[in-house]
Amino acid sequence: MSTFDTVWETSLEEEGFVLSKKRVVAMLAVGLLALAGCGSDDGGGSSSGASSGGGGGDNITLGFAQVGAESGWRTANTKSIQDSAKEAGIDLKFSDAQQKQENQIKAIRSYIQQKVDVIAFSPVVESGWDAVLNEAKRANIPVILTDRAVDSQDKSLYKTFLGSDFVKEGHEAGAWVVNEYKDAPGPVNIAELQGTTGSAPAIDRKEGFTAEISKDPKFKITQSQTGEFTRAKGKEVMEAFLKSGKKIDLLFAHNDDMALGAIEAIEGAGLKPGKDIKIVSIDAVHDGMQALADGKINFIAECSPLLGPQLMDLVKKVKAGESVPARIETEETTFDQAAATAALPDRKY
Ligand code: GZL
Repeated sequence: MSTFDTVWETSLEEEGFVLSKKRVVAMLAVGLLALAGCGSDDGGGSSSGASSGGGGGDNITLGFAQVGAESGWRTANTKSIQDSAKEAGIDLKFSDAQQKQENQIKAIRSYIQQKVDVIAFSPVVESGWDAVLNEAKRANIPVILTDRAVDSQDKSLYKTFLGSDFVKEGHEAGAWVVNEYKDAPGPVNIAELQGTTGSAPAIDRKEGFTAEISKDPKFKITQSQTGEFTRAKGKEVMEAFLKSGKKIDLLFAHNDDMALGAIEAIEGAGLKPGKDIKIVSIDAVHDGMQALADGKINFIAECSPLLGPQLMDLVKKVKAGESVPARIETEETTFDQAAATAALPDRKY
C-alpha cells in the first residue's frame, strides 16, 4: 500500500468517514474538473469565465481588463480578443470596466491575486496607472498594453504596446479637410466631438487634426466637447451644437459611433449630413462605412480593432520570456465614399 493510501485511509477513518477510496478519488476528480471550468473574479464591471480551448496555449492564463462596450469598435475588439484566446488555447479571464478606471484597476488587482500568467488591458485614460502596474511588476506578472497607451514615464511597467498611431489618424482626417476646402474662401467652421476625456485616442487624434488645419487660418474649431465615444452622447452634444446658432460647415468626430449619433441630430434638425454639414470620422466600423457609402459621412480614417491574434502571439512570447518590440503598430488605411462602397462586402466588423 502506498504512503498516500496509508495516510488517506488513516485520515478518513479518524474522521469517522466510511467512504471507499475509489468513490473519494472519483469525487475529487469531478471537483477538479469543475474547478477548471470556473469563471474569473474580476473585481469590477462584468466578467466572463475562463474560455480555454484550441490547444497550444501551454496552460497560459491571460487576464484582460477591457475598457467597456461603448462603441462598435470596442465590441469588435472584444470579439477579436475572445476568439483569438480560444483559438490559441489561452485561458482568458475577461472584465468590462464600463469605461471606469477604478473598475479596470480592481480587475488588474484581482488578476494579480489570481496569479495569472500575463495581464493585458486597454487603459481607458492615459494617467493614474503607475501604482497598480508596480503591483503587477512586484508580483512578476508581465503586462501588455493594447489599443490605448499610458503616460507613465517608467517603461519597465509594461512589456509592449500593441495598437494604432492615433496622431496619424488625426493627421489623415485633418489633411482630408484641408484638401476638401482648398478652394473655399473660408471661414470653415468646425464642430468637434471628442472621445473620452483624458484618453490617448482623444488627446492624440485632436493633436494630429489640429496640426493639419492650423496650416490655414480659415479653419476654425468653433465648438468642441466630449461625446464619450458613444452614439447617445454624440447625438446629445451635436443637438446642443446645432442649438447654439453657430454655423457648422463640418463635424470632426473622434469615432464613428459619435458621428452616427450626430447624423441623427443633424437629420432631426432638417439638415442633410454629408452635404449641409460634412462629416469626418475615425474607426471605419461597419455602420460608419455604410453611412460613408450612403454619403452621410464624407471621409473615415481606419483604426483596426482586430488586435486579438497579435495579442495572443505576444502573450505566448512574453510568457516564454522572449524579447518583444516596445511598440507594435497596426496596419491601417483611409476611406472615401467610393472606397467604402467597394470595401463593405468584405469587412470583418
Ligand atoms: C481606438 C479606441 C477607441 C475607438 C472608439 O483605438 O480606443 O475607443 O476609436 C472606442 O470607437 O470607443
